[in-house]
Amino acid sequence: MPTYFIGDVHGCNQTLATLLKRLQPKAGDKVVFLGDLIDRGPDSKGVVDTVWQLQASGIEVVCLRGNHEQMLLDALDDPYSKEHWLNLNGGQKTLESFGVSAPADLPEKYLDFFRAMPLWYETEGYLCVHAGLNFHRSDPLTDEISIVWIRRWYDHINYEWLGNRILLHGHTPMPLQTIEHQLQSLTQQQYLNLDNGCVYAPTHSAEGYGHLLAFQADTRQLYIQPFVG
Ligand SMILES: [Mn+2]
Repeated sequence: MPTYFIGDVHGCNQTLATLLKRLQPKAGDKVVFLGDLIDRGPDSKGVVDTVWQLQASGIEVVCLRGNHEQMLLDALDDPYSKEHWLNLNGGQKTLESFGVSAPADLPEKYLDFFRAMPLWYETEGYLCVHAGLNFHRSDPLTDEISIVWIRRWYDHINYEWLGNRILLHGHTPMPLQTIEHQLQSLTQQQYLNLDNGCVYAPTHSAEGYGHLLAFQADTRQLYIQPFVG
């Protein structure tokens, strides 16, 4: 029963659908999304619908909360958060994909889905978060803001706390070459970023960005799907 982990999708539903055709997950398999399903890309609603189709076909799906899902939820009650999300973080694209003009008009079924997203998930020796962990805390899992927002934390990893687990995360797009190097060093360094900035393919392909990544737990195979759109 394979487990697949998938990095930041950011509304790239055609790319996700193409990747899933390659992976061909079956009933009983598991797919873990590392957060930021939405924003910036063309079809955030479609991404959630694709996730629900996976669930309906008997696949166990886990969708972690990213800072973009958090911003959407914050935008519901706070005008400042709303402006920040819509104008600076691609929230406008998400509203357009739903055909609505305000966060409060998003269908309740989708809002409930975003509200229910867990911050972290552990399976088969992998600890999954969206952004990373604040290792200045004795228990890094208690810093929930860092879990969805933190950057540049590799130098602070507490390997005693981490044990044999491997940390999987997204949030900070890195060039493919860097990610492949992390994969080669996985046993020693125990972290892997699955965000290659798929949504930035149209502008940043030349710098090594622009793929949606999946990683299989037991085979440690990395699947590299170029942006489709
Ligand atoms: Mn993020």
